[in-house]
Amino acid sequence: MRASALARSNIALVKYWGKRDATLNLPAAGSISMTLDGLETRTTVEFGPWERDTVFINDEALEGKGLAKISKFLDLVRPGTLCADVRSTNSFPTAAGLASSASGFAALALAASQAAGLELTPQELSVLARRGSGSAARSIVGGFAIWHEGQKSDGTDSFAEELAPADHWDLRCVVLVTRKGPKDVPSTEGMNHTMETSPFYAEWLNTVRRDMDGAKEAIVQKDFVRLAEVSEGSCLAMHASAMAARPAVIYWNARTLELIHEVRSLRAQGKACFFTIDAGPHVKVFTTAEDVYGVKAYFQDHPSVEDLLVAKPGQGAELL
Ligand code: 2P0
Repeated sequence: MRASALARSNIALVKYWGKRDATLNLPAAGSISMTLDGLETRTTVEFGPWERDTVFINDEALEGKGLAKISKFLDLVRPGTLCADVRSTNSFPTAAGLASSASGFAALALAASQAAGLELTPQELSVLARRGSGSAARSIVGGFAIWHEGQKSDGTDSFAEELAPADHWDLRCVVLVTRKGPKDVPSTEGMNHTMETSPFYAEWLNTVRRDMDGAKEAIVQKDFVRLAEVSEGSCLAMHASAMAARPAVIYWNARTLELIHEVRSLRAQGKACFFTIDAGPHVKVFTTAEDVYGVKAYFQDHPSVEDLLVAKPGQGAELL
């Protein structure tokens, strides 16, 4: 009744922004991501005859809404009326502004299902992780992951699978932290609000359907220039749809925009690089193994960068 698992964070190259079913976390369209080595969550789950679930994240007890969300998720696998003791740690600094919900729910899905004695297939595991957080469906998979939109109303065909393994393409993701500080609009809230009020939401969805094919081909063929074009386009279309929501959802700060221009100018100087931005102000720069030192050196002491992390493609979720 006890198991431990490890899962890694991921960054989307074609973004997920909007749900067709909020209860099942069914996405309005597919998405594509790279799993990140070194940005890990390790989680141990034990079920026992206790009165309530207890959850510790980085040694801090979770209460209120956060705890209720985990308990509701555990209900999907809980044996009978047993309660769970959950201990989870993140290897990456929370101040880095990297989403921990993807690695967190992927590790929790694997550890909890195993502790409950369930033997899930990788697809079932991805479906389960998705129920915790949409992007967690992709962290079950290593390397380059494609999360299928799916058609069924029960969500059984909306899972992520491997498009290419971690060793297929030695890309690097350089995370530029622009500021430590107040929380952004949570992505669940930001995407729901965009979907409900943005006049550009329908057009955003059209870009995803086109970009899925482009990114898939670019990854399979290791075509960096094409991936840069598709991925920056997907990121900017997602943010444009959010900015057009009423009231606007603006995740960028002045440094975000400055770093976008820096990446474009580095690229014009011949470095292989492109940017992507999620539901926060930080800029993630994808580059190649050849150019990563140059990119890192350029941004290391940049006045708009508070912290910098570099990640390679990582493996999928694993039992410990
Ligand atoms: C992504 N993001 O594709 C997009 C781009 C943020 C911006 O997936 O509501 O935390 O739990 O399904 O997974 C963040 O969304 O949202 C996310 P829920 P989640 O990476």
